[in-house]
Amino acid sequence: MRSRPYDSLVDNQELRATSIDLPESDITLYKHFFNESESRKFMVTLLDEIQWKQERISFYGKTYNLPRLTAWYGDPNKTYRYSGITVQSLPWIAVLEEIKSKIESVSRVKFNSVLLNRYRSGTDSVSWHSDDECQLGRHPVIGSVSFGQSRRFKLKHKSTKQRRHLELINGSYLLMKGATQDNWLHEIPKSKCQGERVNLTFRVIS
Ligand SMILES: O=C(O)CCC(=O)C(=O)O
Ligand SMILES: [Mn+2]
Repeated sequence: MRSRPYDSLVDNQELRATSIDLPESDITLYKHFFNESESRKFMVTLLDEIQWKQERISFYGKTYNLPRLTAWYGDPNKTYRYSGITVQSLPWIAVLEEIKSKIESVSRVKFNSVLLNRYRSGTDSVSWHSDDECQLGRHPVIGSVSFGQSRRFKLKHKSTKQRRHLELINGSYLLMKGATQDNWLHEIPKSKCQGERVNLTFRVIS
């Protein structure tokens, strides 16, 4: 039987994009962008090959460990400043280039850097913020890939306080662009889960 192009499109999980219906934003979620076996392979390689660091932040004169491990990779000399932390890019490694090229095929953008977060368990988190540093330009494009433990990704509108949450599952790809960072904050709250999660937020920085 001849295969029909429409059927193969529907069967291809990678192409199932959901546009998240929220005002003053442009958010697309590909829930099953990477399949189970690819995701497992990427998770193992990332845990093993990434140079994970415990960064510290200062707050009212005291310093604290960031509640997760992080790493910063990118094109040469991409220095990134966020939350009072300054990081110099490490050179791309094969696993990051492979993930980057896969998401670029649906994102209409070439990313030049990636911030990785490793949530060792549910006690690791990231608090409310927007990815809106000047270095990310007028309308930041953030390509966020998740492997391992699913975690809740919360969104809160800066002025109306409207809220929404999404589950970022193993192998998902969340693309945020346009005015999203101008108008919305996001966080990964602490949770009761035990499992480990790795998140990669690909970025375009100047
Ligand atoms: O882990 C996530 O899904 C979000 C990470 C994040 O917001 C960030 O690195 O800026
Ligand atoms: Mn963020």
